[in-house]
Amino acid sequence: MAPWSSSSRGRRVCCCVLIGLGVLVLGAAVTAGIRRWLQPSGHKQWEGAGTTAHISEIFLGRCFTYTQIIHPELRDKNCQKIWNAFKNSFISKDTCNITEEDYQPLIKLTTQTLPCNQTLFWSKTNVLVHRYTKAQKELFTLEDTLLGYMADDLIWCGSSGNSEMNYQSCPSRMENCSNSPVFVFWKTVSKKFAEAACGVVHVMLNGSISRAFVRNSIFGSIEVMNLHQERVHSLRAWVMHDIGGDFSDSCSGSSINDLRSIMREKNIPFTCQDDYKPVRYIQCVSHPEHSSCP
Ligand code: N1C
Repeated sequence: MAPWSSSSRGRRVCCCVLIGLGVLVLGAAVTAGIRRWLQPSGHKQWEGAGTTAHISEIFLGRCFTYTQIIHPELRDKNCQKIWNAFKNSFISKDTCNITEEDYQPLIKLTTQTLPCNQTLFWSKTNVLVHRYTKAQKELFTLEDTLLGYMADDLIWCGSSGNSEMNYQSCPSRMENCSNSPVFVFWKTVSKKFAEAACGVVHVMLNGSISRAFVRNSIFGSIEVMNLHQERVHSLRAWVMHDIGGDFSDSCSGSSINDLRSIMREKNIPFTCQDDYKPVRYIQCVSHPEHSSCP
């Protein structure tokens, strides 16, 4: 056999081996990419925690507790129907494109009359505000309404073309997915809650962080903007400071001035009080020895 033909066969074998290797490497890379993108369940992989385990049992249990025990006047609400409407608002839908409209059937099924002078908003005071509303029943937050009560602290999401919830992961707030089911839910129900507010309304803010009021919070961007001047007589803010914590902002700080000027523009009288006593007493329960406690 001519020497050139043996060397060309060698080259051909070499080429085939290289191409084969290339195909293998490419195949492995594509498979790994798809695996990273899709979870075994067929959902996309997000950075945040997945749908709360046993969400249907928790949601339904809370619905029955609220409508049968806490507010028996709502005993005719159909919890199974409410759960189905909740699920249908995000199941099989693009998880970054959920809209206010998606939640309208759920909102219709959960309408509730909210008495005037009893609305309490909050921002960055989630734990304290609910310790307070548990201790006195005059004021209530969104979590004290049926919708807020059922959804409080839950996580949920799905994917388009998939009829299951994604229990592995859901979009976190850091990801480029601001119209996620959880975020759109809170924006939608907070808007409704603010639109319904009437008489004297309250807000509990946190004076131990750098700015007690920020315009891009749900309180600052949704609730304040949806207060109706003809229904709301005044807004009373309480700026609370953690016991032993920083006194970094207060009623005389610039962030509260910002809120004051928004309320002036809306023509709604505004007052502000640092460390409102009844809430201070709640804080004192865990710090009875502190000098600021009675
Ligand atoms: O962005 P925020 O506070 O100012 O939102 C709080 C404000 C309250 O007055 C509530 O009426 O908006 C309403 N609200 C809730 O009730 C609620 N429960 C749980 C808004 N968000 C709520 N969450 C979750 O906390 C939700 O995931 C949302 O993104 C955070 C906002 O809390 P925040 O920044 O302290």
